[in-house]
Amino acid sequence: ELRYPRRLNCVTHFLDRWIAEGRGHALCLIGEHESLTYRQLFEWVNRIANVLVHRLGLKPGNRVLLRSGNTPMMVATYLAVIKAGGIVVATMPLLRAREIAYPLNKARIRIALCDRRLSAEMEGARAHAPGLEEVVYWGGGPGSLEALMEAESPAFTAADTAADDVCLIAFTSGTTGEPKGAMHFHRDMLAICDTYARHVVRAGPEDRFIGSAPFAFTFGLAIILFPMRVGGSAVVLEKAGPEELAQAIGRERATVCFTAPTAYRAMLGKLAAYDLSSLRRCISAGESLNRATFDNWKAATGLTLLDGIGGTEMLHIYLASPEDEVRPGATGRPVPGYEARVVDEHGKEVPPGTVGRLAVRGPTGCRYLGDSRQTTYVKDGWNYPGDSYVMDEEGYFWYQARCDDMIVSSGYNISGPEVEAALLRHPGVLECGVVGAPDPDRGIIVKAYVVPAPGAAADAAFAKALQDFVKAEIAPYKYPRAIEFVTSLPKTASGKIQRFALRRHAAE
Ligand code: 3SK
Repeated sequence: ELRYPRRLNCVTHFLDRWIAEGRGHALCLIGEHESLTYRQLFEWVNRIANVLVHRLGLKPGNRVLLRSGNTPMMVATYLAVIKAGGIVVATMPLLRAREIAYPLNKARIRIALCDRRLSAEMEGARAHAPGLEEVVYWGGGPGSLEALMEAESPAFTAADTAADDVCLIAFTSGTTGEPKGAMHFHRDMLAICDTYARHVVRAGPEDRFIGSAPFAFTFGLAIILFPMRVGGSAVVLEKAGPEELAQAIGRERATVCFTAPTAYRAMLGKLAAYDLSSLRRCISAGESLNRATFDNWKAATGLTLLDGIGGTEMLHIYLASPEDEVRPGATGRPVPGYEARVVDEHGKEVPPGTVGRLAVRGPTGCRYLGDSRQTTYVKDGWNYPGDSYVMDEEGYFWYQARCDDMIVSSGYNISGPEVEAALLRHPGVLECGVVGAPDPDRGIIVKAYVVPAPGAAADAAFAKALQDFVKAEIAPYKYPRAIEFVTSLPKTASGKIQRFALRRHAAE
């Protein structure tokens, strides 16, 4: 069990402790334009905390909006807000003015710190957020954060916060409605390091972390908090597409990589051009990892991709397995410190081998900021992330689909993404989306929307061929009884298929 002092400011455990232990000279952050030792970061953080308290009037519990890509200054402002007793509300760099205004108003934010390169949307957001009083930009010039820092002391005593004080409000992406603000405590920031990172990643001070997730997405916290918990270092990349990531791994000799399966797939195609020999741990999360990516990565690099599932509400990863316990194709087992089970629609645990809803609990969990959707996510002390899973006899959890993407047809639970994966193995299918569609005889049937590959005929004969193909690939009862050919699929800005739009279309 994790035990933390009742009074706790988590930044002292990530930063101040290394100074006190005489390790301030160790490299902490490797940025694209500057690198910082622990002592240098400590002094940046202290100066910014002084600016927040003395120049901007921050009081303990005040929320501060941060807007930046992944840079050393983003890390410094993040830690400074928390060290000063404030609450970080970090936003994705690509958000537009109205999207920035939502957390500003919802979290009643008075102060914002922002990279000057993102000033246009920040200024636009001001018009929609009357409570926002102070916006300080960094990026140089008079009145900039750097100028204010110059005038402040490099010493600052951490605010005397409680372990259960909120230090972060992470807003969800809002793909299923208005974004929700998930609140996390000081102790949660340590807990993700002392559970998942300690037992699964197993990193030490010699490790150098790298990754592509923005720090505003809690997945990205792994890149900075995990190494800082053990005195290691982090490569901080502002632009971290697969090419930049692979290049930086080689240049900086990174040892631990956190990114999504799509990035591993993209890097696979370019391995000859890059030196990834420094890597010893590769973590895959953010979307489900398919078996082919796992196998191909292993064959090409000799490294095991460590799959995992986490969430903004839970702060980080709660199902995963360490390298020596990985079961290819399974997400993993509950991270030590967490419990997980698969339940039916009444919340009753189902036997191994049965599809149901994942329920999880542990040291971190969902606490939404003023949102009635809290009672949908948390019931009887269990969190319901919205994924359907099967647990096997050995306690490994096998991902099926998002609960919304599970199709219950003729008494069978059928995973839409599994049928999609089968269809995509046919060379005549370019893209597809599979959902449940109402049917007068059968209640719900499996329906596939298919974008044919160039040269494939969108006709009844091809539809029949696809149905037969799926029956031969996976259990025949999963085959799509209806197939509609389309020229494109509805997608989110980040390229994910909007199955809810297909479901709506299928119900019309
Ligand atoms: O699995 C995810 O998408 C996730 C979300 C937040 C934090 C960590 C992870 C892996």
